[in-house]
Amino acid sequence: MKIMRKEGKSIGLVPTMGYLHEGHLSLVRAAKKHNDVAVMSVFVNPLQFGPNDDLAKYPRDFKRDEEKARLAGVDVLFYPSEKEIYPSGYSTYVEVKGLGDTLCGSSRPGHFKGVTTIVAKLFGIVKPDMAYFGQKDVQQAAIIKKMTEDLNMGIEIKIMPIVREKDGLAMSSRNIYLSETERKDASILHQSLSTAESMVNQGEKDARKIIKAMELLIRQKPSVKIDYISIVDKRFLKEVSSISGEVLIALAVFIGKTRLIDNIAIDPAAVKTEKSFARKA
Ligand code: PAJ
Repeated sequence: MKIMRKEGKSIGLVPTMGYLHEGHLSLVRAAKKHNDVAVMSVFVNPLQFGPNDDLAKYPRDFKRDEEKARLAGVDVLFYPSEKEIYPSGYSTYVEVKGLGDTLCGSSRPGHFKGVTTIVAKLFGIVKPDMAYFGQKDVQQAAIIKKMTEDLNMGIEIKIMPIVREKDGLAMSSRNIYLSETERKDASILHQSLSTAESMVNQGEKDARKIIKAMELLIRQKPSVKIDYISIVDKRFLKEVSSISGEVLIALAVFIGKTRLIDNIAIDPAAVKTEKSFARKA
């Protein structure tokens, strides 16, 4: 990597925990497009898993990942061991205050501290020009962006759209945990977000009403238990009661033991503009 940097080649980094799917590969394609070299890291980071999380059973298949990464055009695959990343006596942690207080931060204490610590380390090891993250983990992406700015890391953070299955379910390494029925039920997540989006497009501003409608829909699937449904402003990720500016509608659910998240970004101003265009036409 040092040689590549010396040669003046730009480096795009895609951090992952492996068990690659099209969501991960879309990040690789973007990294390839914008940079001379695409680096992918695969590391299941124990620091971001809580005691009741799925660290032990998190899907791992390096051979499969290596093949997928190669086909997608990854130039360097970084696959460190836990000992290399956290040798005994390891004692430095990175934490972004504020942005992690809501959404997944409330239900997974310590999770984002684990994420920022590993990402800061990966940035230090790879020294990329740009790094790629998915909108699917929208709070994670916002926190990493803030860390990069606050610590003057000089790395451009790119946030890429959510890649979905045909029925709208956001791709996730955890989707393989789902049984056949659970997998079918999981499409309700995207359906509920689409319902919320249409309500906003039709002028609904009351966050509580939107959340209620989403809850009613999701409760039709008894296998799906809501962890949270929340409407937050896009910048500070603080809950809003009335929708005026750009918001994120985000949710987390348990389907059986599997925790899934999804979200949608909505800008009511953009909707209004489209409507006024329609009226003029
Ligand atoms: P992981 O869940 O493997 O995801 C790696 C990257 O892929 C993240 O930026 C995530 O947002 C993105 N991603 C996952 N599913 C996606 C989808 N359906 N569409 C688009 N992008 C998607 O997120 C992590 O790993 C870890 O927390 C990590 C950042 C690697 C730190 O350990």
